[in-house]
Amino acid sequence: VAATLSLAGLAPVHSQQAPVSAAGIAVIPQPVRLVPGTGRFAITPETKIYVGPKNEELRRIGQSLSAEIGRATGVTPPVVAAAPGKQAAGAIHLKLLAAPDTLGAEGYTLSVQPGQVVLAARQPQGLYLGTQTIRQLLPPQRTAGASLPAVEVTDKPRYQWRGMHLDVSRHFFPVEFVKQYIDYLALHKMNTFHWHLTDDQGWRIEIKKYPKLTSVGGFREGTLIGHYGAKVPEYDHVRYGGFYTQEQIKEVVKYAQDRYITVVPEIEMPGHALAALTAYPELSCTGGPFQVGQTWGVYDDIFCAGNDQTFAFLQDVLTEVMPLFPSKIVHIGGDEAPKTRWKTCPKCQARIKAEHLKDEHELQSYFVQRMEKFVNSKGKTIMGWDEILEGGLAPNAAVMSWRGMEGGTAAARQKHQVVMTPGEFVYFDHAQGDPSLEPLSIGGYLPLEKVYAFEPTPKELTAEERKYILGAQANLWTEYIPTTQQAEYMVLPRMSALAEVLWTPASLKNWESFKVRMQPQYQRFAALGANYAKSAFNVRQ
Ligand code: TNX
Repeated sequence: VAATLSLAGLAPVHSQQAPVSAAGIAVIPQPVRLVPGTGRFAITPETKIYVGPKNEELRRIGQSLSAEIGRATGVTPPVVAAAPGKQAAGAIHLKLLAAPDTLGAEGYTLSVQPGQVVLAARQPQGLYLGTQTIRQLLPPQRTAGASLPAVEVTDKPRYQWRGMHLDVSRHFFPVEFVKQYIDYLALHKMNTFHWHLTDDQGWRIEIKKYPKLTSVGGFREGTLIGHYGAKVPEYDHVRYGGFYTQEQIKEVVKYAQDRYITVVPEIEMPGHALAALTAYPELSCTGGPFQVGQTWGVYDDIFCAGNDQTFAFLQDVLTEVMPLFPSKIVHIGGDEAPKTRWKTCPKCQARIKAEHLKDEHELQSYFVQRMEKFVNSKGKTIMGWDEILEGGLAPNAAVMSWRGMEGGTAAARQKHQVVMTPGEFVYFDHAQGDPSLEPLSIGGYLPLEKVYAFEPTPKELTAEERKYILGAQANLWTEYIPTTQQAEYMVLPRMSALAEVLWTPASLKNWESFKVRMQPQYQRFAALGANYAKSAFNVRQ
């Protein structure tokens, strides 16, 4: 076996910039080291997948691999427990490596030879990620008598946060689609799903103590007025909305967990709160009444920082939210909170005086820090959009940098963890091709090649500061995305480019190679029934 089980001192193999090997190997994201071999491993009715005995987790991973092989070949290999030390020929082996090495939790090695396949990792997560590579060695569309090309792979990710966000407030997407979205993440070896659950235009998570959040805040009159004009008239003047029950949330979290994806919930505060204020106007500065947002944009009415009820309410909400999500990180929003109401609210002004704050920005900082204390007391960490830097960063907060990379750079210098989501490179709500040919979108221009060129780590940071850059993610804001088909269109194929940005060593990134390797990926999307954008570059329709 030529595969090296360690990445220590291993320089990335540059020859792999060759687009697709003679055997047609085209893996996305490009692995750290990939050496094509000779011959092929045939999938036959006799093929079995061996996993360690009494290991339910490995069995589950084996079963998901078996299903993928079944989809591609029509043959679904049985998953059987292997006796320790025994290695049957003509089989696929999933093995946990006992010895310490440098693969980390997500790394894996894969050896495909004509006689057998061995997938090995330190952790089950690494094995799962390795099965995604095997999946891409299979034909993208169902092919009888298919086989795997011989190859040796040693692989691990560049960044630990490889994420995709989904805004389910501006438009609501059913559980089935959220699972589908998670499937796309899994295919791309992404490991974080940022679920934007609340905003002005809809509150989407059941909170038992405050039922009106969803019964009132989960619905609005018509879809976002002014967006579609006459294009989607059936959306206007109808009650529009929806929400997830806590049982459904658990179901999605479990689904993601089985795919080694962490679901990070976002509960927006103090801004983007109009849906919540419509349900409970006493949490505002003016007392309302309000209407769940029907247009996009930023609203002046936000949670009142002068009102102790606000904090009690948000703590109650998080008390129900946190146990639903195993994620250590809870996203509390913090973006685009106009200070208009706080400026004229006597209680807010009294709070500014009492707490010796300079202005409303420091009042927001006070707000976030107060919530942080509560979240920390439950053993969790807060993350916020880069506005939480203004007025002083909460002591343990992680920062999501969206207004460029500056906020993230500043936060890393203050030794805070950072996830980069700069609009210029990873706002997947922006148009991806010639705007005159693309469907209506919020605007912008973010072609595939630009996503591919994204570099999440700012060059100006020192080696020490760079450690705080956890990774990056793309955001899918859905003001202009009313349907699941449209959501797929906006994320595919750009998610493939992002996956390579986040997984593959920078020295191996190669746009020409990527374009060629994308051809089977498009066929894979088609086989999955995904409405991917064909405008990204020339794809045969
Ligand atoms: C800004 S990015 C927002 C969202 C919008 C988005 C539209 C961020 C933290 N806030 O509320 O949906 O722009 O691109």
